Amino acid sequence: MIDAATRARDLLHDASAAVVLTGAGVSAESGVPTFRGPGGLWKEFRPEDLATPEAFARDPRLVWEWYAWRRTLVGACAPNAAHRALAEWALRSGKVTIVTQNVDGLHARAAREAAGEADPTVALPIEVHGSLLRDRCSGCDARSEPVTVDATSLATLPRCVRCGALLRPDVVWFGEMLDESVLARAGAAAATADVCLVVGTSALVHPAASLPLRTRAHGGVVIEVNPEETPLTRVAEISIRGTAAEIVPMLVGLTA
Ligand code: BJW
Ligand code: ZN
Repeated sequence: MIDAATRARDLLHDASAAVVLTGAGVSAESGVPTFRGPGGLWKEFRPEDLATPEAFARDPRLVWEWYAWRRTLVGACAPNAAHRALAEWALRSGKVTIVTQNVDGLHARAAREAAGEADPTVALPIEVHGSLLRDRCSGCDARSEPVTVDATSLATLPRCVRCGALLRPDVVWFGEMLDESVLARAGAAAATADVCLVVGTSALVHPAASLPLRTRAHGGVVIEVNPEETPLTRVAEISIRGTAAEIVPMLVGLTA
């Protein structure tokens, strides 16, 4: 009997195109809290108070306070063995598209670190929920480098240099549309991959959670890595119960 990890490794090795969908669990071992589950961010904070456009309209100071705290937290974290293994695999094979729901920038950091002097582009993730490390104007939509935020009062919040409206983090909140071209790129990668490797997502938030179904619909295979069952478990050919940093390097690290 070949075990699940060996079968998964062979499928990933033999694939001519692979897509990887990651969620908060891939960064858990870097010290970034997940959203749901024990120790998750939503245990302490209600999403509707913080991660919706209505919340920002109601109390932008509170929302910025939370995001400023998370920026500091993520700034103190580093990519783990799973981010590194995925980046190295993508650079080495040239056949991998990394799609992430995470806004923490750790896949991109791993890609740049793994590439060294070389071009990291093929290992850079498609960030479908945006980035914590970028600002966007709530008025004119212009994107900008993140500023240091003083969230002590409404008057100290950062404003757009062009139009004067409040800046906001460039992330996708509940009820907001994902960027059309970003979602189209992720969808195309999922629809043309032989294998979709899903790592560390509860698969509850759509449309990201539907991407592996695109791979399935085209006859591809779904492999899941997660310590817990998820709604994707029943569509996955192979489900491996374990953490990202212990399992992912084993699946992609030793293959050419
Ligand atoms: C480990 C581990 C370890 C732990 N190793 N694993 C279709 C059906 C139903 C609803 C909808 C639908 N289509 C759209 C909706 C509405 C909504 C939605 O999905 N709601 C559901 C919750 C019911 N979607 C939206 O609103 C989206 N917009 C949209 O569809 O626009 C069109 C539209 C417009 C208007 C009206 C309606 C539709 C936008 C969703 C944006 C999500 N934004 C957030 C916040 C981003 C900014 C920020 O970070 O602050 O994105 S919410 C949050 O959830 C964040 C995450 O990216 C996302 C997913 O969470 P993730 O990554 O799965 O994390 P967790 O914590 O849930 O799971 C962690 C997993 O890791 C667990 O499984 C653990 O077991 C595991 N784990 N340690 C490996 N070491
Ligand atoms: Zn503006």
